[in-house]
Order: sequence, then C-alpha cells, then structure tokens
Amino acid sequence: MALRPIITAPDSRLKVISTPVERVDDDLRALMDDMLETMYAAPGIGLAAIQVGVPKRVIVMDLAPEGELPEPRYFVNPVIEWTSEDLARYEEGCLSVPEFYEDVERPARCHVRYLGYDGTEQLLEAEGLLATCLQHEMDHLEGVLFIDHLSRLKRDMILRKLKKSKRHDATAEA
Ligand code: GNR
Ligand code: NI
Repeated sequence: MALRPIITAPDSRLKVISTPVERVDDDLRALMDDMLETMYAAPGIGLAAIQVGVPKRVIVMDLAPEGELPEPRYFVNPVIEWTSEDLARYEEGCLSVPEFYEDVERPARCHVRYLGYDGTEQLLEAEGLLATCLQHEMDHLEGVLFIDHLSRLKRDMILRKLKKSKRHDATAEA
C-alpha cells in the first residue's frame, strides 16, 4: 500500500471524464487500497481515482465516525439509477479544494448500481451523508467539482485563492 499525492484545483486533470473499468482484478484492488489509505491519511470521507490522477470510474469511501470501526466502501463503475425529487443541503468540502466549505443542494436520496471490491454487482439505496457523498464522488468521475454547483462569483473567488496558495507553496519550496 502507498500514499498517492492528491491533485488540487485548479488543475485540468480534475476536469477529465473518467473511463469505465474493464475488470476488477488485483491491480485495480491495489489502486483501491492506495486510494483508501490516501483518503484516511488526508483525512477525508471519500475519494475518486481522478483525484490521484487515475481517470478510472473508481470511488472509495468511509463514513464511519472517527474512533469507531472502519467501514470501507468501494464503488467501481457506479451508475445512479434513481434520484429523489426532494433535495438535501450539506456543507461540502473536497480534498481537491482544500480549506473551502460551502453548502450544496442535491437529491436527498439515490439508488446506485456498481461493482464491489470483489467485482460482484451491488445495488445501494442511499440517503443522508451517504447519498450526498456518492453524488459528490460521481461528479468527480464527470470532471465536476462541488464548486461547480456554486455561483460563478463564489467559484472564481475560491479558484483565485487556490491558485494564489499554490504560488505561495511553490515559492516556499524554492
Ligand atoms: O472528505 C470529504 N468530505 C465531504 C464532506 C461533505 C460532502 C462531500 C465530502 S467528500 C470529501 C472528500 C472528497 O474530496 N471526495 O472527493
Ligand atoms: Ni471531492
């Protein structure tokens, strides 16, 4: 297992549409293991493969409260089959948009079909934070970030600040 660097916005790689996985094999499981380790270390509650530069339709997640037993979840080739009419608002963050948190409204519930860690087909009926996090991660697979759901004014302000902190980081390294 290994930690992989997380890409932060603005970065064109985060806008790539990820491609479906052909089969769930040991190489893919090694990627999912790395992603989970990277997510725990960050720390975060979800991670899409594109955030570590791999444009495959793979997501890992763990919503267990800190200090309790881990509940790792793996989603390969997830498809949202149904979303509720009713919406829920959550304050979202993103490991690729560090230190910014904003309310986003999304369908409160969704049904998702996907392949699990062992490659078998699964169907999940999600609500609450699980539904929100799944939709946040599925957005990553389409090259979309939570800030794309905000007004252009807010999004551009966040991107400008992220760009600036990247410049400062580079200067500090030199
Ligand atoms: O760690 C994360 N927290 C979070 C909080 C509210 C809604 C979505 C998320 S996902 C985020 C990790 C991440 O960037 N996943 O792509
Ligand atoms: Ni994210």
